[in-house]
Amino acid sequence: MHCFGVPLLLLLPCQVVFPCAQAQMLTFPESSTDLKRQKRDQWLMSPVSVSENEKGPFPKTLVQIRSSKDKEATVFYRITGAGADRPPARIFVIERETGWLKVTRPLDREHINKYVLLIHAQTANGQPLVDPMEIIIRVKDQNDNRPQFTQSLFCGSIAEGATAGTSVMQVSATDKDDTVDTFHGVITYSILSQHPAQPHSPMFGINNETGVISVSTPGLLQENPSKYTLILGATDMLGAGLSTTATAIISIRTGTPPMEVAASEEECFRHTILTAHALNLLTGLPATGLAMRLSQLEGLQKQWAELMRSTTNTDGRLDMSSQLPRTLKPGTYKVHFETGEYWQKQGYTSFYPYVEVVFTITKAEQKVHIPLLLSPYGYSTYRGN
Ligand SMILES: *[C@@H]1O[C@H](CO)[C@@H](O)[C@H](O)[C@H]1NC(C)=O
Ligand SMILES: [Ca+2]
Ligand SMILES: [Ca+2]
Repeated sequence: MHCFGVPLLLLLPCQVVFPCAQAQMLTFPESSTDLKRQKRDQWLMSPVSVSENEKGPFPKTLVQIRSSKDKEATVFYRITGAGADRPPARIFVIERETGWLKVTRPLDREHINKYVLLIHAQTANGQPLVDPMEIIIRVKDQNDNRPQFTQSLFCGSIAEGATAGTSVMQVSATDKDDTVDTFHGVITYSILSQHPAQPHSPMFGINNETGVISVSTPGLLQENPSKYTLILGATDMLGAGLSTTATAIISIRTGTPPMEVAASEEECFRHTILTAHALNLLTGLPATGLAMRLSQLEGLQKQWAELMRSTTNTDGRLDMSSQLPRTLKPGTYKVHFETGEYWQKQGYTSFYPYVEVVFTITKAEQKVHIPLLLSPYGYSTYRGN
């Protein structure tokens, strides 16, 4: 009944509005009376929502917007705003004559979670028939991101004899999904295993919300192991969703702390993450299938000793850590990229038969990234992150 005497009508298929009873009409009232103003507010509180990662075919119909002026004249519809006529342009389009609003591709809530568009109803020659109407399109979250620990290895230490409840360290993980309306991005921490299991297991507990690890059982005595390795879990959906793991090494400080702490740092250092990424500047695309080898400067003679060989994947990336010997000591390293061969395969002659990036690893670094920007006539690299 509230559909009469108003200049714009919205016909909404069931799946895009709430409350969801059956296909319904929401009014877009004139702004001239208080009563109608109120209705306009009602409309503004019921935004259209579209789930992210929707499967095609596209364009996909969302809602039909109609003006009651269409009884008096032919009405043409137009949408403006970021997502329509401004970047990222043409994510939403409207059928000029019918008023059907459509989405043209899958959305990513983690990129843009809301679009605010203006809908215009106008005559054939562009004269506005009514005030433009604001429409808010919310992107509904899906749990499409796994939690990620901020580090793959966490190192901590605690004095022997520490009492139950003493906190050791805090670990943390992030999840890009929504934490406000859903549990898709809400992380629950856990300890999955403890090594060694002596003298008790578990010796440590983790606060499932904050990630603070603390001593749960007293008994960190001198004759006990000097170091514990914990496998940690971070899981979304209150512990029932996607999960990921990381390692924590906790060393027990005895009367001679320097040695024990040093041993722990050495252990932590073994997990240095070493990655590379190559970009083809001619195409702006990842350089795929670029052969490389990693060497380390060794010994008194200062000779290069090869540690591994591989090629970049389809993203132009390479994770060298997975293929490396356990210990990656501080020192001088070299990545040799077979750029000449790469360009030859692409049908170019390169001025540089190969490119070598020499870098140092110091004790403090846990992540080392080597980016390489390539063209047949030049290259550059920088300290990545
Ligand atoms: C987190 O820990 C609290 C206190 O021990 C417990 O009540 C709660 O059920 C735990 N939450 C999950 C998701 O495991
Ligand atoms: Ca998501
Ligand atoms: Ca998630």
